[in-house]
Amino acid sequence: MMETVASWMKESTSTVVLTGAGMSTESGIPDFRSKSGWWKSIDPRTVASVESLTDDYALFREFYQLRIEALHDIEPHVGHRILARWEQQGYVQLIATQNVDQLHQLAGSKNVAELHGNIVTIRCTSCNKPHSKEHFLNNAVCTYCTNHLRPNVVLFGETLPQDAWNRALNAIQHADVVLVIGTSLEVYPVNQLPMMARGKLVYINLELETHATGFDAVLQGSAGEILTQLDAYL
Ligand code: BV8
Repeated sequence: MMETVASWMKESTSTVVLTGAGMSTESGIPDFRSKSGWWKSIDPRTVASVESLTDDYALFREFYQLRIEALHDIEPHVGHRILARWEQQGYVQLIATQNVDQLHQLAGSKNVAELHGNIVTIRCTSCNKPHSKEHFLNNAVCTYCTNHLRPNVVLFGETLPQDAWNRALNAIQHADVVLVIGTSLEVYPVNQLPMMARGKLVYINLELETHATGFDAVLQGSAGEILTQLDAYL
């Protein structure tokens, strides 16, 4: 099956990659729904929803401070670097990611659509003015209107960035191959994207998730390993 997927990629004029938190676990960042995932210890509605911003800003801020500080010594892994090289070699046209850690960009990928935003850039919750990460980590308030600061992440209950969504949807609808890597496909509306694919749909994941149906190929294993093996056939 590995060789077949590689042949689809070689014949493809447009290949799109959709990634989730499973793409970052080999870099040391916990995912959300695996046994060691974030949501096993914290209820996302209390820290990652639009309500948590107003209901308990201190808890919200603490959760994101933790997540941002955890990124300090995190590096992209071999899988991120292979995807970046495939973009340079013309095998990949776009990476649409649910991840908020910017590891794809750090590995050198240029064409990345951040469907759930990121936690490394900060804005004011009221006037939207940009602020530094340090400002947020020091629990400072907006320098313009003194309201709370927040990361540019898409919280539960918030709409996705229109531009990123449109780029990802359009690319997936026209792609010859879509590689879906490291996601449980639990979160709406990103979990609707694979079924919009017209081309060959490939699922690369550690666990076979119930939502992962209708794929032309399923490669079970870790992202780093599977991408390394695929790369050997290109
Ligand atoms: C919206 C920010 C509308 C936080 C995130 C009831 C039913 C259905 C839907 C809903 C519902 N109630 C509410 C909703 C909508 C809601 C939703 O989908 N909820 C779900 C959870 C029930 N969605 C929303 O609110 C979205 N907005 O719908 O807006 C709207 C319309 C008009 C006006 C206003 C609003 C917003 C969704 C975005 C939420 N933000 N992140 C943060 O990250 O800090 S979601 C969060 O989940 C992360 O972004 C994460 O990326 C995303 C998806 O998770 P995955 O990436 O898939 O990660 P997960 O752990 O689940 O899976 C990892 C997989 O990788 C596993 O299968 C594992 O086996 C595998 N893996 C692990 N390691 C490896 C690996 N695979 C390979 N190699 C490895 N090494």
